[in-house]
Amino acid sequence: MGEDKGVKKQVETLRNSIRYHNYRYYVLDDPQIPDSEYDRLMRELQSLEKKYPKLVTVDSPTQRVGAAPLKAFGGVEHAVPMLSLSNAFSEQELIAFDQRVRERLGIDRPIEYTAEPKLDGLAVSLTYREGVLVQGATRGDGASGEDITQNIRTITSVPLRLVGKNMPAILEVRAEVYMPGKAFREFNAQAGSRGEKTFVNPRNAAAGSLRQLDPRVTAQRPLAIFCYNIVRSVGVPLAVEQQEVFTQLKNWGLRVCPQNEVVIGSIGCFEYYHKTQDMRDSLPYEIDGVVYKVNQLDWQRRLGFVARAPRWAIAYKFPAQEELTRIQEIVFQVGRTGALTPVAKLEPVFVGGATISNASLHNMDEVQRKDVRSGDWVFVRRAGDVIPEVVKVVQERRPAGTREVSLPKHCPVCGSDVVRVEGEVVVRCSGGLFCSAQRKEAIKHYASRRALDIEGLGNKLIEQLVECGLVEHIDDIYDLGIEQLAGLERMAEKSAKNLISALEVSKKTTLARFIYALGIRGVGEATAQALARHEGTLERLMETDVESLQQIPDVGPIVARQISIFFDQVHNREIIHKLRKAGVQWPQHSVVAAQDTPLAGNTYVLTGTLEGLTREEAKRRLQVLGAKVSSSVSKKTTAVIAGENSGSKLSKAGSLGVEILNEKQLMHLIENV
Ligand code: I6G
Repeated sequence: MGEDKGVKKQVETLRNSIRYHNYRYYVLDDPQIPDSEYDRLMRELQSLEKKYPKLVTVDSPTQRVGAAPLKAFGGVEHAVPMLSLSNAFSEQELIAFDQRVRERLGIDRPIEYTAEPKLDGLAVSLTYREGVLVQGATRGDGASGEDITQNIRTITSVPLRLVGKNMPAILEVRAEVYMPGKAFREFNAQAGSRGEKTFVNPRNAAAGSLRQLDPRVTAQRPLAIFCYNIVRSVGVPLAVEQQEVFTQLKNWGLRVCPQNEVVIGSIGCFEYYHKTQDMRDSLPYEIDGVVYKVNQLDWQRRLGFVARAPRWAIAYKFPAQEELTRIQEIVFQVGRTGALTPVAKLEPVFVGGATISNASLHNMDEVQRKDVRSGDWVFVRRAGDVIPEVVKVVQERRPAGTREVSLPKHCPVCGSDVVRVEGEVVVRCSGGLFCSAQRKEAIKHYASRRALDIEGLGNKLIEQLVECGLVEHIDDIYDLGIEQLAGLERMAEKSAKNLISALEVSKKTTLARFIYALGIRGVGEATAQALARHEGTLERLMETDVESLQQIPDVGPIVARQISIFFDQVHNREIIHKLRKAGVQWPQHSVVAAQDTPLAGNTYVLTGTLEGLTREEAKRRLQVLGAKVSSSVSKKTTAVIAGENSGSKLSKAGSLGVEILNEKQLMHLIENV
């Protein structure tokens, strides 16, 4: 017994010591001991844990790679949505951002912003409970992502247990996982020499490594992390300034980018931008711009969000890289909705970290404006994940005999007439579901990551399936059998089996994803989420009329009409019916509400004047969390939110015994559910 206690203590001391040295090395970048000494501590801990396996704990520094390979990643509903950032591409856009911020805050002096390099990596969310890492997740569609905990655990700069004092019961942080430039080059050189797959840029390398189902593979990849925000901190008050958040993160052992700074006003932002741009090539990680955030966190709260991006932050992107190449031909691609897009087929060129051979020309107006022709020399641009585009034609190098591009009269795929709807720039193939291109695109969309996320059902395979007649419409994919698939070119029996199980897995989805997957014109992810949240069930959505649809946040008259037209089509209803018969399902209203919309079932009444946000905004934020906002108080009201000068509603709440919240409590509610 005495010996056991002694060993336990020894193990704990060793672990704490290793954690402390990790902190010195990764967070402070100031190691106190040489690598050989660190390795000795690790070996000692490993040998004790081997001798006393009962003492092994999940947060031991030895336990980074343990889990068995997964069949598929599980889903994670984000407790706090993972937003994206708005972009600025010019000084004017940054000045406009700064002006908007100050106008909304009513401040006419320069204000403080935090400035940080924008890493070209993958955004993740980490959750610690009682100091122990319990979850790592990808951004996904912002509302839900993939559970990549086992892979995150393999990243040595991610602490499995936090250090320091005054730790929150739950801490959720946002971070960027990346592959350092040198490690990326070495990894590619080695993979190339073994004849294995190489990555086109560090971002793809980070993303590809985190999407491995076998954590042992991820563990071989030289990944690193920088944390940049705290979105949940239960039990410890949130910081007052963004800058303080960096200190909190560091004090708990989380690695923060050392180039973060506080700057003042747009002038300070520009100085930081140029300084960072000058440093860009010597930084040990790839960046594609800088991020500015309003430093005062209560000002961030007052500014709130627009669509899926905070109003208080912006990414100021470095200019996209451009290269010169030649257009081999201009073709027309037919999209999911029949839109014909002119595309330039290029002599392959390496730009912005990837080789490109196609560039979008967007529409005929653009082709004419830029006067792009087959055979032209052009500058092409690629920025991050944005579709490559033709920037301009080098007129001096135009070969003789080129001709202006003309719009085809017939669809290049199915031969149907091409039509231009009045008032629209785009032209469309009128073939509808007769057109195999439109059917292929609809299936690609359905299977895509943000829709039903069918692993293994890639674009090439979908094209093959439609071309050989095995699949005509979306629902046909669920009738595919192993023999049919295994008979296809380049499809082994194992891949066929994997695809069948991925199809099975895909049947369990969410209502929002399913609505998005249907590919209704104008219904992106945010709108699909709003529709799911508001209507609760597909049946209700299908019966909702155009006027009622317009009451839903995010839905304007045009989209409302598209939704209504979509569900009026017998053919679409049939496909939905067949998909559901095949087993496609999602949690019914109450379950969705519990996870996605923590305030579902609650009704609030807003009264009086709020200081930090408008009543309209407060209403929207409550609705986004699933609450109803009513204009009259009754016994069913969950709470009345009372600002300054509240009148009769406040007294009615008092007489009915309804809870009354002030603005501070409202903000606490919105931010902590
Ligand atoms: O500071 C940040 C760095 C990178 C971010 C961020 C980011 O996305 C990759 N995204 C958001 C939404 C915020 N800050 C607020």
